[in-house]
Amino acid sequence: MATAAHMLTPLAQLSPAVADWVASVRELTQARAIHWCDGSDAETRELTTKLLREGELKPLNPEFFPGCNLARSAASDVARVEHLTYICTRSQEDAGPNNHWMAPDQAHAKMRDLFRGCMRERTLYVIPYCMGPIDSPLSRFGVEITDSPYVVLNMIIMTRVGRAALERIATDGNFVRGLHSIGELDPERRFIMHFPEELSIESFGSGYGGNALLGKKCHALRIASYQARTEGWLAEHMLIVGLQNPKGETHYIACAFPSACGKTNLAMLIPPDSLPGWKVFTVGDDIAWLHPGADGRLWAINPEAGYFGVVPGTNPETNRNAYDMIRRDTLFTNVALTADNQPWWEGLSTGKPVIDWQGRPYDPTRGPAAHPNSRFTVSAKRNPSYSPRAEDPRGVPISAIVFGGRRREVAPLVYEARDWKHGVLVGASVASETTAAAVGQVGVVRRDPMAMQPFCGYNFADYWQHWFNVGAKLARPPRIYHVNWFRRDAQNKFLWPGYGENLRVLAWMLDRCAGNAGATDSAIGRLPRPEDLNTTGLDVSADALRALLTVDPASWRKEVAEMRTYLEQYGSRLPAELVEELKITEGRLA
Ligand code: GTP
Ligand code: SPV
Ligand code: MN
Repeated sequence: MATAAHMLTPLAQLSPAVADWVASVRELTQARAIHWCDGSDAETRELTTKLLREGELKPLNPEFFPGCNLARSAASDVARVEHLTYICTRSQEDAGPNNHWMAPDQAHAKMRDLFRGCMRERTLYVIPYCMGPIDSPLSRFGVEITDSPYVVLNMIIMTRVGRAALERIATDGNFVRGLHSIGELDPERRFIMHFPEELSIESFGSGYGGNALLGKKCHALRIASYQARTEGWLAEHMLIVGLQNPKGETHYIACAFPSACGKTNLAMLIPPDSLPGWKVFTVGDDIAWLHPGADGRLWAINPEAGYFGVVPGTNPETNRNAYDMIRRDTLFTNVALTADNQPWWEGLSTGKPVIDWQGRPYDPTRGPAAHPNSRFTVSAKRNPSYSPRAEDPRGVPISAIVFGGRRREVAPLVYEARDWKHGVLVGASVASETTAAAVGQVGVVRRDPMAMQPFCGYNFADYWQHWFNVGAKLARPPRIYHVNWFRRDAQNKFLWPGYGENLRVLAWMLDRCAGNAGATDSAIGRLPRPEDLNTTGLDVSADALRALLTVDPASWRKEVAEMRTYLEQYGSRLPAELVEELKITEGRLA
């Protein structure tokens, strides 16, 4: 029967460049079969059925969680591995002190040894994908080759997979090559290598999120940040959200917080009842590509199409949108189970876990029931606050950029940079307590400039210079802020209620942008006085609010001294403008 489908060029024949690369990878890996992914619902159904049959996925209670499944990763493969992640530029200086580096030849040789014959018993999946709206000039393309059907299912949700992407690759000729194998999931044989000069990625030995879904951190941040520098734009670890005020005006902001520090939650914030008339629209929850526009403003697209979000802490009180969103057609990774086979995680006030994230009977002495970095993968279109502007090929104009960190002390609730240049220092000053999103100790403060420490594909010194250069091109630059939702009191309790209440801080920023809100100057920037924030219906004591809005000179002198020590490791490559801004702040604190 001659249907339309038969008339289409087979995927394998659309791009000779992709086909040649696939053939060479097959030769190296000895893959048993090749599957070209079209990203269709039928493909998702077939792969899901196969994984359910093989026991790699567990179906969840269909009455309460229709279309949802659970994946359990290897117990030693639950987070990003920054210590095994490398930037392989020809010159080590180009990778900078912020990255682990390996010479490209050495890295390729090491990876070739790992990949040789690794897919003998496996199918090789070819995933052509688009990062960004398919018809946007700001979008970029990639092809991931993987032997993990779990990765395929995730990539279909997280990116735009299929024929349209491959057609654009065939006409544009440009794509990022990402080669991935789960190998034996052996942490001793695991590497995530990036070759920004070759636009390629090689990842072996992990099936987890940022290590394996190569469109996300590997492509859309590490490779894209490098490309963005040569092309005059920015690839950032930022959510993008539209805020509509009671007058009906919508402004978009982009916020960079480190991993597991509140981006997804802020991106789908629900306004508190005491702030009537506000509406929130999510454009993106993790990554923003920012381009200077002809109008002198900064324009942003979200390169992703889904969310790979932190599950623990999600509940109807903290984030009703997220809670509702993940009740159907969601892939859960490493959550616990209740007796009636519903997913369970810490922070839920209902249900109780009987099976832990590793599939063992739950025993509280062995730690939390759900892994602290357990995740949901879900299409952005399932988000009740999804913004149709997420599909706009032009992106959205950005009114404010917000940096933030998780700091129990020192950093106030919010402060405003004096201008773009000062804002670059504010971004470079971000420090944050480590979280379960990466392997390693949790809760220790580390420097995380622009929330990009794990994700910048080149030398941070050059990156800050690039930020100054981009700012110089903007006739109407966004204002820049710093926030901290995570201050604690002497009893270790959060001083600020966070979540929906964060809108009060964002509303102050937008009023500042419009010239309608007051502030007081401090050594580190401008802060709202308590009366500058809308506190109607807010349950925070006057003392707590004062503590949240105070800059303690002694602790800030210490902070800025640490900042200087940190920056000095970048040596003579450090932009003079950044040193100048640092000196200004030091002078104001003296
Ligand atoms: P990645 O996906 O790793 O990049 O994380 P993210 O930045 O999107 O963080 P997410 O919104 O998933 O939040 C991480 C954790 O912080 C979750 O357990 C949230 O419940 C919690 N959290 C988010 N926002 C707030 C807040 O305003 N206050 C407090 N106290 N906790 C928050
Ligand atoms: C993060 O760690 O910042 C994440 C999850 O968003 S991952 O995909 O693993 O990078
Ligand atoms: Mn992230």
